[in-house]
Amino acid sequence: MKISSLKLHSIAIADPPLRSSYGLHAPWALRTVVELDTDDGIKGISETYGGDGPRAALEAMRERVLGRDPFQLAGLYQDMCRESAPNREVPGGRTQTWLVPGENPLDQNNRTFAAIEIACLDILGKATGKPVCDVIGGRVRDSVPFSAYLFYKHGGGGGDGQYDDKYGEVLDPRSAVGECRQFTDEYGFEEIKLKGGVLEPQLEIETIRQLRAEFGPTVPLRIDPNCAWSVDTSVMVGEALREELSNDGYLEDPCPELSGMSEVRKRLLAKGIGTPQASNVAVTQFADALRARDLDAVQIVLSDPHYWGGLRQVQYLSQVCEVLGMGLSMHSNSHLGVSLMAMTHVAAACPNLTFACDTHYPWQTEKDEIVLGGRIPFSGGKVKIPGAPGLGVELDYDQLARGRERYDRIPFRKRDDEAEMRKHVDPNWKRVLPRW
Ligand code: GKR
Ligand code: MG
Repeated sequence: MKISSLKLHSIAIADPPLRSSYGLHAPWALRTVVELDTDDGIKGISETYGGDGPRAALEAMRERVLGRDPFQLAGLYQDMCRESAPNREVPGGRTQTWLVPGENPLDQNNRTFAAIEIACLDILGKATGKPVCDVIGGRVRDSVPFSAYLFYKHGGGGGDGQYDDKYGEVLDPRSAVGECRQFTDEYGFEEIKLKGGVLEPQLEIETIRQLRAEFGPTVPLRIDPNCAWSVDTSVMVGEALREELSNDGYLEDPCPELSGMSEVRKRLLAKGIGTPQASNVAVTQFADALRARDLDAVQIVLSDPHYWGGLRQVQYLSQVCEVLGMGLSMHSNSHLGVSLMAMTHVAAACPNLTFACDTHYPWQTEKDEIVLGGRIPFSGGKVKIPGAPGLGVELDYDQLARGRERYDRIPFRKRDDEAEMRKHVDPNWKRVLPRW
């Protein structure tokens, strides 16, 4: 079997005005949909980062991909990622604090390979009549838990103004609890993640306390300010929330750098507070996991097939974390159903997935979904592995065409949360990490 064609579709999907320490989400999120065809008529699909950069990186690999056997993934990885140097140091350290997660230039080849690998695995599933999770070694769970991924936000549904805003403005603790209630009612999530680094730390502490009061002590809570806090502030928050984050919760990337997180850990432990720390900012490659373990900076690694280099690399990461005594969770960025299914398949095939995965899926809408049959259903906060072979979803070409038209109409080709913040909220806003 040989890969005979590679098609790329750049699309735009409505995204509400969500806030993080990086700034403000633009009205549209960008994605690239990849289609691979084989000479015996099987099609595989995947979804990855959008805009000009990721597309050009995929284009640049076209000749290495065409003519390959989709079963020979180790060789393809070697070929596409050989220039990546997983142990290379970069000035200022390896942390990608200054970047939006998923945009580290060091991970570019892994991101590009991931988009190809996932489409190849979809092909292998269809060729063998098996769901992808069973092609990559077999599932250890039939459905995968996701967390309610809460964001502070401005009013509005994003896009061209024609998209509903079910949640309204969420810029204080009370409305964040309301947003969470809507999420749990609609999706049944049983773990909660708050994207922090937006309001004064005291208000974010108060938000977590109100979430705890509303949802009770058995629902795990995590807060992720994306490095918005100094070491001192991280320790202060860790202390204030010792109770609320204690039951399978965690502090995610409270401050920049592994050295900072290591210091926070030391100081919290000295106070008898064992709240674990998770990261998708300071740990983005295997070598980082070792350093994180040696410094006791991170106890839970957030995987993400989109930038860790595909589903099999995430399985290796899962194994490495187990050996290092670390937990595993999953990071996300704005995405549609094809990505959700790739995340679900790999999470089903990682034995030591110790926390519900993140997903931005609730922030996107039916109107923009590109999979046939519409939105992927959640039940009890979980996504079930479908019976169909491969990823278990097919493209809706009319919807895909609409996504392409939207992309052609909009003026930007790269996510820039800082610029959006200056345009819509504060003309003088700058990303400052840590801010508090
Ligand atoms: O969507 O604004 C966002 C998030 O902040 C995202 O960019 C991060 O990658 O979800 C993320 C995280 O957990 O750090
Ligand atoms: Mg994070």
